Amino acid sequence: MGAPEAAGELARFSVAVPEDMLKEFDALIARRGDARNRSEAIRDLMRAALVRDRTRTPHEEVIGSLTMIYDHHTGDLSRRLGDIQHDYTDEIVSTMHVHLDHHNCMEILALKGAGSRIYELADKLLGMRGVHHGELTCAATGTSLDLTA
Ligand code: NI
Repeated sequence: MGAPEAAGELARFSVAVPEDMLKEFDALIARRGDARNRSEAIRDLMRAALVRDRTRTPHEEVIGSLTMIYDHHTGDLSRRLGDIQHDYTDEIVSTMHVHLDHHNCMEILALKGAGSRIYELADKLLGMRGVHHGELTCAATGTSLDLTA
């Protein structure tokens, strides 16, 4: 038997963010008006990310969509995003590219395949510098999606 789990010590770290983003974030916290502070709000975001990560099912077949928004002027980002996708042709069912404005592109990928491959692809794409916004929405194709039932 291991020792009882100790209450987590608080760790401090500093984060660099654009000033505008911080102002907006503080305004968002203030709007919620429940005496929460920045640290608490960031802890909430971290918890949500960790919970989402735990719902991954790498050993099952999954379907999902991945949305990302990026500035295509960022280095050779467009080419690198394309290169990665060409390694996952079995999993990428379809893609849609929307030129949002002079800088920004939105790309939506429909995905289907082994969870491990889908998550690997999403991590690679969403982890690239210059991808401003990205989200993978995914579900295991279990009995709940068995349309023949
Ligand atoms: Ni574009």
